[in-house]
Amino acid sequence: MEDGKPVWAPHPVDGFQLGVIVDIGADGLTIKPLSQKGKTFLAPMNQVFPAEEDVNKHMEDNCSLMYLNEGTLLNNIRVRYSKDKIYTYVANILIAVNPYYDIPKHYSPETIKSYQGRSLGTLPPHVFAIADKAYRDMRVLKMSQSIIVSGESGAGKTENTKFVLRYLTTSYGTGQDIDERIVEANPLLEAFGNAKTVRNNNSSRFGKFVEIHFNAKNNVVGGFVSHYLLEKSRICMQGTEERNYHIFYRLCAGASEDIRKRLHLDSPDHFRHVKMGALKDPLLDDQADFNRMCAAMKKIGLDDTEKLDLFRVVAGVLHLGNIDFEETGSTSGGCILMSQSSQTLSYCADLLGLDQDDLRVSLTTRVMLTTAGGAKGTVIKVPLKVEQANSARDALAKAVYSCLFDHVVRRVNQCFPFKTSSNFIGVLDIAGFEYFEHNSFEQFCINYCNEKLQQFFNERILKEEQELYQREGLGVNEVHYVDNQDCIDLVEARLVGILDILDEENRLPQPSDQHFAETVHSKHRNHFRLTVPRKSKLAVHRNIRDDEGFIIRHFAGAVCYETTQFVEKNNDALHMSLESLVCESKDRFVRELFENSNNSKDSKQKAGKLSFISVGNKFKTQLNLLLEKLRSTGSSFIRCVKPNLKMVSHHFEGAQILSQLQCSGMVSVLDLMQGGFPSRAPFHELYNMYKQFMPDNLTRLDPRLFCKALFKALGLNENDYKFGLTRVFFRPGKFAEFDQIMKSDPEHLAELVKKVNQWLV
Ligand code: AOV
Ligand code: MG
Repeated sequence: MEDGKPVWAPHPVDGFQLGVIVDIGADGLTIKPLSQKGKTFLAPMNQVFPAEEDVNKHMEDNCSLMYLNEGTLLNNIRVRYSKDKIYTYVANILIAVNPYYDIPKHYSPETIKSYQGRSLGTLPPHVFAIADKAYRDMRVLKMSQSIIVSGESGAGKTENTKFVLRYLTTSYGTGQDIDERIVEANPLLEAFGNAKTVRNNNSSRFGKFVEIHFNAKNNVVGGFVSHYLLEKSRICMQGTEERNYHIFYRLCAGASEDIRKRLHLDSPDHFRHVKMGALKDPLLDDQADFNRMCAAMKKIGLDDTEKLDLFRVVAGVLHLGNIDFEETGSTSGGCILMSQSSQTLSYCADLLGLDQDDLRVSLTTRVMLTTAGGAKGTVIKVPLKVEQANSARDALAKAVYSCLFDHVVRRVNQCFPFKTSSNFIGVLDIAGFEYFEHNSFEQFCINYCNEKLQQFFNERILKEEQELYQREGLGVNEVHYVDNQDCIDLVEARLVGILDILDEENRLPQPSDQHFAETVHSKHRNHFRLTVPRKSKLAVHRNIRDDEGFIIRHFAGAVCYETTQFVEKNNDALHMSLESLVCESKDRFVRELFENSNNSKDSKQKAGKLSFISVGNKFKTQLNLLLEKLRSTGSSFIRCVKPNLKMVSHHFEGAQILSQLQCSGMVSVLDLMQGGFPSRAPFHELYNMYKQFMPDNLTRLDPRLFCKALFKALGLNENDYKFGLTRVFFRPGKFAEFDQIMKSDPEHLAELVKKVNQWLV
């Protein structure tokens, strides 16, 4: 950074502001903002970056900028966003800013057509370009591909995923049912797996990997959806401004009179499991959405019986939630159903095919096997307190609903079956790194997942960069990045990893969240990635005791996890009497939901008496399979960015966006490029750019020689650039210097031309 040149210095709201350095001191740089109003301020040396000369200029590929840093990246995205150019590349990675409005024709059939068969970079950056690249790579390399879409809640992952699916099926389908079904499966998945949250009115509460399969002729033959971690807590509990899964409200709003009667439906405010949150959202039309969902169900081939099966179970869950208990007042301390609840009980039992009395007993007592008195395996019934009965009821609701969701995904998969497939393109739509004021087991799992994906991202980007250098014969192999394997080990290592420690806790006769937190700390006393909340410098974490949580230093920042409920949330097992109740339902559909659920009988049997099925370890297994799959494919990355918290169009909150870019690893990509040769220009481009300044004898040379001659004549430092086979690579910022010399005053240029001529002779 030179005197008087503009720099990007940190700004609390905009992320960065333009300024000039007026003093360099021991404790940082003194910056004078270029805006009229700003006062001089002090900024840490490592947070001030050189700015481009023209800050209103923008580039389709951020790597073509002169300076690659957080400041120029944020500015490039900002300038482009203001012109409705929401997509930007950083090399092959696509950054997608959510526009929060429908940009005219942005995804039209004509636009789809225009991207077909065009290589990346020939047209403006677009999600369609990434989809087409994946397709062409699959065809040319005969290798399956994956597209990893990430970003925080509301950033546009699901929308972009749908654009990819639509693009591929319209462009490379056979025009048969299958194409439409792959697209139309989404409304059904979203009805059961999405909900309104404070961050997104249509927030996916599960992760998914959608594969589109292709035959040997590279035409679409089918699809397959895998799903991860449906958020179960939402089924019984929602924040005041949030809602339960869409389906509950849609069914209440849209069902026909006949269905309403059969399912004893009422408006949502009659049901405990939906009324604690917001009942309506002005932006959501539940009735219209119901109709849209039914149309989608029809298109993917669900008949009326199947539809009613789904609705019946949803209604069963609604009624189940309305069952209330009261103390018996007897010395045994148990509880009974409140008298008003008997009608509800009968509706619920009826809808789920259960015996009323069995349901009542299973909710108010717990069957236990005892070894007391040496009589191994004696069954005793323990009466439950009101609180315990409430949680039994909620556990049953969660189990029924999540089995129903598993069924929906299974059913969707039957809609686009395929016998054989040559290759697939998979799209991963899974929540990005999360840190809230309070972070629980869900954030722990999702951040663990993001550590794994980040490692994969690093591996791939690093490898690609190295391969490019090799292909171009640069003879450098010095691309570095920080590996996060230690953080992954901390979570998933056998026995000592946090997931295994948690499972161990779950298996204790009296598991406790406190004991779990203590064990985590005692097993990892001086781990670089793990800290005790009390010693944390962060004020918000100081009120949490060490036995109430831990802090993990993730690649994207430190997160404090509060361990209350970890034990409970890690257990997928229903207590025994409820489990056998539903497994013996008279309703075949309900029975099969449980028989086929993801928790195989095998794991249930293994769980045995302790009735523990580990959520964390199931996720770990799924995740490792997913990564194995990703590693066997070629990959592309889409980083989605949420422009503001208000969810409105044309509003760019810089600081907030900057933090997303940091969390998604984009800033470390720039660092990585910064250490290598990030600016690259094909010979012919340089030739076309500068030939007007050069004498004829030089322009007659082929572009490569032209560049060689020019560089020699300029006497550029050979450490600053390298000649590859097809292009010149520059060290960071060096292209800027080169360009400046070339465009400097005529006198200087004449001098230069003389030198070039001398060199040529
Ligand atoms: P997410 O998948 O990343 O959040 P969505 O894809 O659901 O976010 O996007 C949120 C909302 O932003 C959508 O409902 C649209 O209204 C709008 N939106 C996103 N992308 C576009 C686009 N390209 N054009 C127009 N509108 C868009 V979450 O699932 O919450 O993590 O769990
Ligand atoms: Mg989503």
